[in-house]
Amino acid sequence: MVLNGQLKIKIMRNILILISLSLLILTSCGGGKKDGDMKNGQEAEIIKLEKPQFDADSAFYFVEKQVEFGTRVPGTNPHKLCGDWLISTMEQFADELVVQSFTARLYNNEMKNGRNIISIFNPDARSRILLGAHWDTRPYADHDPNPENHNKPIDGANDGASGVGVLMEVARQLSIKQPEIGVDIIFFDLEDWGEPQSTQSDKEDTWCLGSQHWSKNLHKPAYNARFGILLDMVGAPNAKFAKEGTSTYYAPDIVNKVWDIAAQLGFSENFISTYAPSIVDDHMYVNKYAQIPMIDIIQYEPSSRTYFNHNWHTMEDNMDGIDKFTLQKVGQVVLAVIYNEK
Ligand code: AHN
Ligand code: ZN
Repeated sequence: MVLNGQLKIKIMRNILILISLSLLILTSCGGGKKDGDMKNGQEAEIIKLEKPQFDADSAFYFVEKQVEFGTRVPGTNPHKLCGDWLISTMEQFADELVVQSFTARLYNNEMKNGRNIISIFNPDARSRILLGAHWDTRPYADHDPNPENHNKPIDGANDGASGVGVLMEVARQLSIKQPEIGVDIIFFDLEDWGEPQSTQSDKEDTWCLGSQHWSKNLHKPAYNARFGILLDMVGAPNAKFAKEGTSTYYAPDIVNKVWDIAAQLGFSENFISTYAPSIVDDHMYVNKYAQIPMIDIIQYEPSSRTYFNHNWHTMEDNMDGIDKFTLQKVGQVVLAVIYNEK
């Protein structure tokens, strides 16, 4: 078919009108959605969230390695050797490492030496995120069903080593892909030598001696962080993490930020939207004394009398209770939070 010049121009013009009309419709739809997102700048960011690299085999190895030192009771040789290994390993991942040595009084008035191990990434960044876990283990399995075990130390594979193991793998990933924000990872010592129920003196503040010391003696003058995340008992198979009371009291926005990111990654079966009772843990003192809003990702087990894992402070808290999938999910959530923070 032969078309004259004018007709050609007319057809071209109609095609152009059609194209620009459909572009207009498309952009106005997109614009509407954008408006919704703009109300919440954070939401718009999270939509682009990718699953960050986190190697659960590596995290599992870091947990196992700690347990292999033996029970990490402050003042014992395994505790010292494990601490030395944590320092030499984290030195390889971090830009800077500070060991904060301190002495603290136990509930029975005994004095104990401890070390808070602080790994620093992007030391010059003004905006920072604080991550924490405790690396000591409880000297008493005082919740063991067998009373003969009540004075024996625990492996603390979940209670202690799991949080540290996840954060070691987080550190390794940060050394591979540098975040925009600064990150400080603190391994608190002497968290778990709190007064046993049996002595019944109801002394206050007998737990979390390392975090109490750090919160009142920051490792750098005027240290501050935007927010903090504590990991405690993050290794059990099918663990549920609820919005814990101390966290929602001091840092409700951070709880929601972290749980939203967990949901974006598809982990809402673990990061449940239930509210759980308040816990005394390292994050409480960081909130109270250092005034940094810090939350606790800690297993919530409603079928247990203590609301903790059934193995809590028993001889059963060993490597058999560590699950790679749980380590994986917690690690990915922490990394996603870090890389999503500008
Ligand atoms: C109390 O039992 C008061 N706090 C528990 C904190 C803890 C111990 N986390 C691990 N072990
Ligand atoms: Zn404990």
